[in-house]
Amino acid sequence: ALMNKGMTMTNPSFEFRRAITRKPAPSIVDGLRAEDIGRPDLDQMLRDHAAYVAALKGTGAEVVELPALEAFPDAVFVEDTALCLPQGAVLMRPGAPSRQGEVAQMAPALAAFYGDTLREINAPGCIEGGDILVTGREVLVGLSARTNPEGVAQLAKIVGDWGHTLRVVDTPEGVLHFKTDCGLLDGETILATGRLAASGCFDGYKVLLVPEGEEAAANCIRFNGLVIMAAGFERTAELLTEAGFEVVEINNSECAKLDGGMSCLSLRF
Ligand code: CIR
Repeated sequence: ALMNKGMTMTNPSFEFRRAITRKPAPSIVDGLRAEDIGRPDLDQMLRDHAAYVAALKGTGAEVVELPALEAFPDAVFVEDTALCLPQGAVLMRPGAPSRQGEVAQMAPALAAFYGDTLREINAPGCIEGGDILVTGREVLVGLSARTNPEGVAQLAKIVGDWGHTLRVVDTPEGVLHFKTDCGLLDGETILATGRLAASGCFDGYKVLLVPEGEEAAANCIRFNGLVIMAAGFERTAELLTEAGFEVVEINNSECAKLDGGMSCLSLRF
C-alpha cells in the first residue's frame, strides 16, 4: 500500500500529524438535532471551537482550518465527511440529505494530502464518519440511521484493499452515531457507555465505562498525548486521569444542542 508523504505508521490509531477542522457558520442555528434543547449560540461555539483547535495544535500537529460554510449548517462536524487512514482517505456519503453537499466541499482539502489515494462511497450506500471507530486492530463501523449496509460493504472493499479488517456492529436505538457512545483511548482501550459496551462489540478490548449519568462524555478523542473530552463530566475526567491519560476539557454546550461532540469536530490523520 502507498504511504503518503510525511505520514507515520507507528500507531495509526492515535498518533496524528494533522487535523482538518471547519469554522462554525451563523447557520448552525439550523443544524440537525434529534431534540430541541435550545438555540446554539454562535459566539460561544466559536470560542469553544478555537479552544479545541488550540488543543490539537498544542500537541504539535498541523491543523488545516477551513472557512465557515453558511450553506451547510452542520458543516462544522467535518468528521462525518470522510475516513482518513494512513494508506488513503475515503469520502463518505452522509445519510442525512442536507449534509451530502459537505463532501464536495471537503474533497479538495483531502486531495491536497492524499492525491490519487482518495476513494468515495457511492449511492445508494450511506456512511457518516461518526459511525466509524478506527482502533489499533480494526475498522469498526456501527450501522445507524445514517449508515447503511450498502455503504459499509463499499467501505469494507476499499479498506480491505489497504490491508485493514472491517467489522460491522450495531448502534443502540436512539443513538445518533456509533461514536456518540464511545471513543478510542489507545489502540487497545476504549471509553464507552454501558449501553454500548453491553452489546459485546468491544469484547477483547480493554473498556473503561463512562460513569452513569455522564454518557455524553463518551465521545472523546485521543490525539497524540491528549484525551480531549467535553467539559463538565467530573467522574469521567477523574477516571481517565487515574488511568494515566492527560485530559483536556473543552466546553461542548453548544455542539451538544446539535448532537455533536469532540470527535465530530475534526478529521485526524
Ligand atoms: C447531525 O445531526 O448530523 C449533526 N447535527 C451532528 C453530527 C455529529 N457528528 C458526529 O457525531 N460525528
